Amino acid sequence: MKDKKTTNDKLDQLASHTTSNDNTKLTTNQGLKINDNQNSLTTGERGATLLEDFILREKITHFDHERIPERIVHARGSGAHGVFTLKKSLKQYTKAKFLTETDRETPVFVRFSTVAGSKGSTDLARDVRGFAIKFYTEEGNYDLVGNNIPVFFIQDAIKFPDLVHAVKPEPHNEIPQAASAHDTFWDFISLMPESMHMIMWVMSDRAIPRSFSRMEGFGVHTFRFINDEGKAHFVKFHFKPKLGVHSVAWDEAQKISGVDPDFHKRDLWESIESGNFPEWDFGVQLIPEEDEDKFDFDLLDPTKIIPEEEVPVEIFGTLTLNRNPDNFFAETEQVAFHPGHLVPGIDFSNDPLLQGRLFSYTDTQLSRLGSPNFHEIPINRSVNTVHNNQRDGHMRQQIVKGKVSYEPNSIGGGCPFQAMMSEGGFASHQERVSGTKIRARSESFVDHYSQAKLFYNSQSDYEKTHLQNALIFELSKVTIPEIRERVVGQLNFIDKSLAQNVASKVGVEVKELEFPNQSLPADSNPADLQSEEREAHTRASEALSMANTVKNTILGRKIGFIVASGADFGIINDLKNKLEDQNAVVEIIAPSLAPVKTDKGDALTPKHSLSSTASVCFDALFIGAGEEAAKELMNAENKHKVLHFINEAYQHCKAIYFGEGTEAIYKNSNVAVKKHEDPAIVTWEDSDPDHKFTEAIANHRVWELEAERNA
Ligand code: HDE
Repeated sequence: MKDKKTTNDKLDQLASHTTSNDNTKLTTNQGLKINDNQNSLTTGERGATLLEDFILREKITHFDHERIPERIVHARGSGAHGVFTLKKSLKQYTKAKFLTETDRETPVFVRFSTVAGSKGSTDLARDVRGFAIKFYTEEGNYDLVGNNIPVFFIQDAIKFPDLVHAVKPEPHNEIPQAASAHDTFWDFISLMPESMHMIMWVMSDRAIPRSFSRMEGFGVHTFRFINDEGKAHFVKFHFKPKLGVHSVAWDEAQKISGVDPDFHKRDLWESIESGNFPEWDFGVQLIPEEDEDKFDFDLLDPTKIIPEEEVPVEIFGTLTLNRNPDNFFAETEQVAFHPGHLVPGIDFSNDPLLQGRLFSYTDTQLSRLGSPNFHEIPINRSVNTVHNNQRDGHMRQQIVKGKVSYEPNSIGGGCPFQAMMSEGGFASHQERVSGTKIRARSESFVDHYSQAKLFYNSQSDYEKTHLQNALIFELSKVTIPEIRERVVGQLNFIDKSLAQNVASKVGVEVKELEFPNQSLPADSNPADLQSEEREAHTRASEALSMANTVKNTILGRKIGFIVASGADFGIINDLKNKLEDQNAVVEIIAPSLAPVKTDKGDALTPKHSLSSTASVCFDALFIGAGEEAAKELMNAENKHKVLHFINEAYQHCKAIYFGEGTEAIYKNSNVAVKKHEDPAIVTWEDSDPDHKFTEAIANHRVWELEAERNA
C-alpha cells in the first residue's frame, strides 16, 4: 500500500481554507455562540414565532439557498486530488514547464462524470464519461477537459445545444433520466451521420466502465504544442489506465444502478482510502505542423481519431489520484474547468467544436457559480499568485491594496506589468490564416463512416455482439418506426450484417437512405466516401479493442467470499491473505451480519448479508469452504439467494471458486450443468486452484464464453 496523503502547493493552499468542527461550540455565521438550537423564539410556550429570532432566520435563510444549479451537462461527478509526474521531458515540443521539468510533481484535481443524467442519477448509465483534469502548475492552471471516448458526436459547436436537448429527458414529461434510449436522441442521431463513429463507441462497453480507474482519458481535439523556438506540433492527449480498460455487462450495469447507484463514486473513494491509487500513463501523439494534410481525414475534425498504427502514442508521465476531497460541494461541485485555461507552450487548433467550447465554459460558470469571481473559490485558485486590474463583483475575496486598478498607470509604478515571453508571458501561436467569412462545413469533414467501420472492425466477436445488443436495446425503446429505420439505414453504411441483425430485432427493414444531411455539402453523398482506398484504413486497429487491454493485475478487484458458520478458517484465511497481498479487496458475505464462527473458533466479520448485496457488486466469488458451511448455505432459507448469487455471476462471465466441501452448492448451481472448458471456474479438484483463481480475476471476464455460459 502506498502513502495515503501527500502534501504539495495546492494542498497547502487548500489547507488554509479548511476547518473542522472538532471540539468547538455551535455559533451563528457571525461567530456568536448559540445557547439553544432546539427551539425558536416564540411569544409564550404555544405562541407564534417572533420575527426577531435572527438565529432561526439565519439558519433557514441559508438552508433555503444552499443549492446551486447543477451543470447543464456532466452534472453527476466524482472528484479526487492527485499528482502528475513527468517521466520524460517534452522540451523538444513544448515549453510548458510541467511538461519539461522531470523532477517536478504537479498537483491536480480530476473530476469524472456522466454526461446526460442529473446530479442524483446512476453512475452506470450508458454514457460518455467526462475526464477533466486541472493541473495546478507554477505558470497557472492548465485544464484538460476530456472524455473517456476519443471522438465526439458532432463536428461543430453550433450543434451542441441540439445534441444535448435531444439526449436529455424529453421536455414534455422529463422522461427518461440518464438514458439515450428514447425517441428524441435517436431522431437526432438518425439525421446526423457525423455522429456514427461516436455511436459505435457509446454503444460499445466503453460506455459502461467497471470503474473510473479502468477507463482511458482523451483530450479528444487536436491541440498544439509550442516549443521555445516557437515551432508548433499538433498533439492528441491520452491517458492509459495502468489497470487496463475494463467494463461491466449491460445487464449488470442496469442491476448495479438499482443495488448501488454510486458504484463508481464508491469505488474511487474506497480505492483512494485503501491506498490503491488509480494511475494512468500519460501519452501523446505528435504530428509536425507540416504533416497536417498527411491523413485521409482532417486533424481538426473531432469525430476522428489518429489510429495508433499511423502515429504511436508515446508515454511521458503518470497521473496518480491519491487523496479524496474533504468536502464534496466545496471541491468536486465547485471546481470549474475550462479548455481555455492554458499555459505557455500549449495552444488550440481550429477544430470548430473546440472553438465553441472556448466560449461556453466561462459563460456557464457565471450561472452555475453565480459570479465572475469563481476563480477565487479555493479549489479553482491558481497556485501562481493572481495580479490584474479586474475588481469587485459578487463575493470578491481578494483584498487588493492601493488606488490603482487600471493600466497603463504611473501611480502604481506601472504594475502589474505585462510579462515578456521570456518571462513566461503567454502569446498565442502565430498561425498564418486567410479566407472568406463563410458558414459552411469543410469538404475534408465529410467522411462519416470510415472510422465508424474501423472501430467496428477492430472489435472482437463478443464486443461486436455487445455493441449490436446495445443498439437493439436502445432502438427498441424508440416508439417511431421511421426513426429506427433511419438509424438502421445509417448502420448499413458501416456494416451490412450489423444493420441486418439490428433491423430484424427492432421490426424494420434495411433500406437505402435517401439523404445527405444538412451538414454535408449540397452535392455529396455519404455512400460515395466508401472508396477502395479508404477501405484499407477501415480494417482494424488493435488499440480500439478492449480485448487487447492489460490483464495482469488484480489490484482493486472486489472479491466476495460467501461463507457460513463452521467454515474452514484455514482455507479462507489463506486465500484472503493471498488476494489481499496483491491489493485485491476481499469482502465477507454471510447469511446475516452476525459474526461467523469458523471451525477453528475464530470469527469472520461479514461486511454484507446475502440480503444486503448482490453479485453485480463483485468481480469474482469464492464459495465456502467446508461441508458444514455449505450445509447452512444450502438450507431452505439461504439456498435460493446463494444460487442466485452464483448463477448471476456466472451469467456475467466472472471468476467463481468453489472451495473444499462445497460440492453440494456447485452441483445445484448452473455452473455444474455446463460441461465446457472454462478457465474462470475453479474448484477444489483443480491443481493450484488459488493461482488459477487469481489469473481468472486478472483476466476480468471470460466474455468469449458468454454465449456458452448463457446457453
Ligand atoms: Fe463540455 N461542457 N462542451 N465537452 N464538458 C461542460 O461546463 C460544451 C465537449 C466536458 O467536470 C459545461 O462547467 C460545449 C467535448 C467535460 O466540471 C459546458 C461543447 C468534451 C465536462 C460545456 C462541449 C467535453 C464538460 C457544463 C461543444 C470532451 C465536465 C458545466 C462545443 C473533449 C467538466 C461546465 C466538469 C462540461 C460545454 C463538448 C468535456 C456547458 C458547448 C467535445 C469533461 O460549459
